[in-house]
Amino acid sequence: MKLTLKIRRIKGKFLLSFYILLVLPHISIAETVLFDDYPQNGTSLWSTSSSESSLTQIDEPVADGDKAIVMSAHHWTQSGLRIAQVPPYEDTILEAKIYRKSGSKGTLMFRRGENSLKINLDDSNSEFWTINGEPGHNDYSDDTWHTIQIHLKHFNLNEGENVLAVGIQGPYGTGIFYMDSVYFKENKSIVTTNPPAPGNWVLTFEDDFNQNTLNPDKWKVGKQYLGMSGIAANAGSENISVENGMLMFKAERELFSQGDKTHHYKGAEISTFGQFRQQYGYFEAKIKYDSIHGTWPAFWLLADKGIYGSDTYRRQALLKFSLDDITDTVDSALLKLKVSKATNKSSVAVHKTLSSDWSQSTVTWDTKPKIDPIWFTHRYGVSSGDIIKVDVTDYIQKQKNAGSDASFALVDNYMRKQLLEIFSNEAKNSADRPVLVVNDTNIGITDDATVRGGEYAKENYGEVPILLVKDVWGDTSTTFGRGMEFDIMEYLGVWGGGVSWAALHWDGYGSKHASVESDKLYLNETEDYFHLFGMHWAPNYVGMYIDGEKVWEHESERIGSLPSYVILSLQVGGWDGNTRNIDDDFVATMLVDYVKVWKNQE
Ligand SMILES: [Ca+2]
Ligand SMILES: [Ca+2]
Ligand SMILES: [Ca+2]
Repeated sequence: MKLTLKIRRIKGKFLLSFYILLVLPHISIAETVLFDDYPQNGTSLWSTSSSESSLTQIDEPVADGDKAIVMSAHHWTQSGLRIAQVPPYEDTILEAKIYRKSGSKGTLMFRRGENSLKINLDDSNSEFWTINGEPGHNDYSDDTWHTIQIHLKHFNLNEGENVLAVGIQGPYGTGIFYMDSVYFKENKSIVTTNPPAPGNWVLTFEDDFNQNTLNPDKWKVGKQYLGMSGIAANAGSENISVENGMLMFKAERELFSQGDKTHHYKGAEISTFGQFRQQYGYFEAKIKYDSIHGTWPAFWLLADKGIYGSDTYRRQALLKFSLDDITDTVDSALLKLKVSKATNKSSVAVHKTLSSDWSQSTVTWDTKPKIDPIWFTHRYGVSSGDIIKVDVTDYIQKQKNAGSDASFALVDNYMRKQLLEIFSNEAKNSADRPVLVVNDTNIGITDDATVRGGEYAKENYGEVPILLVKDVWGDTSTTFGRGMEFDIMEYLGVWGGGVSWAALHWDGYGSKHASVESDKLYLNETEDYFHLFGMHWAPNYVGMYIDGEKVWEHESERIGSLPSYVILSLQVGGWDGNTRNIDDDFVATMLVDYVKVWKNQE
């Protein structure tokens, strides 16, 4: 890690602050460039049987810089980058960015040694190569860039044996791929396949964040109540995204109003609350976080008694708009909903659904489409007659381009137990009805419905003048009794780089609060700045691990025994001075490559 010292002048004072620069590609990492915008270090473009396969450089698409390689291969001929070099490091990764043109088939491959042995990259050797950090597979999306890494050591390259080429083998027909940013890199990343703690481990939860959005069967955004500590609002879609096999959190300085509260920072939090909880086991996440004063990333667990309230009182609403009549490019899109009735404790989050394949005349709780956990907006404290306005421009552009309808869900994520009523498409006064304003033109709603849980889960409420949103309050999350807060990783930017912290809290957060804490845990340098944070939780025992090494443990009869759920959060502030003197242009991120949980099968 590189330490730089900066002197900044804020509000007339000189402040001395340390910055750890975490995102510095290609600095102090052992690597050899093979292709960026042109073949380097003795490499050249390569193809077999030139009448059938071809190879050129192009301007579009490129992953980086100005040029990429275009590889065309036909009927099992091959093309790619000729390398003809012995890997320079003992443990070398051959890395490349790959883009498959839609409609193309063909196989990623490399050739090695004097005999030019061809190795196809497919399911049969998926543990030895990765795509976007996940075990190798050919089920990746077309027309977008992916990073592949080939762990050469695992392919048994002999000492002094070269890598001849990397590229594609054509299908029956013609395949067109693009390749860019090809490197030899020294492998310093941490790979574990099983918990480093003793046990007979069986995987019970895994998310590699390999989809385009957060998996609604695994996560919800925010806890069951709006109680996140710190000074940032949980800002939903503006601060959480999933791409390239990574979950990304962003914290930043920006005014954000929620109910009667105005926050000066935005952050985000997700949890497996209501989806996954477990008593004992090994909990692990691979995480990279910025070291910037003010940031407060965390990977932690809270106990859940499992009492969520009756499903019968749970209500959600669905709304759908047809985008067929929009002829122009979508420049702006605003969803407007009029509140019919609310209390000052009502809560509603506006989400998109993952499918728009439902109709108001048939939809029920049991058949409703899956809801994207990452909301557009979350409101509480609205009043009767208020208009809830939601900017949904990006989503409407995407749906329009895909030829799909737009579909939304209204949910009380926080179990506020208060009914919120919104005028529906069947409202008597047409001016009260939901509307989507695209480029200043109103688009009428085609379908809307309330769905209800429990004993009403098979009933349809499509023809109703009012849409209802309500969730029930369960007495469930607690650190009293046998509950505990397990902080596997938390970090305050004020500490400087290369540090983590572990802690256990119990008996609430008031006068009975008790805790044990690890003090600062220093991280070893890794090439990609990711670290593995793990916790071994057993009866009366907790052991914390970083990068496979046990760094702290605590034995006590008071160790929690209630099933607990997983939380990932990026907050701003925290104790120990981290809330003071935050840069005006503060932006911090936390990247999560995966979360895994195992259970010990005794
Ligand atoms: Ca390039
Ligand atoms: Ca309706
Ligand atoms: Ca991943």
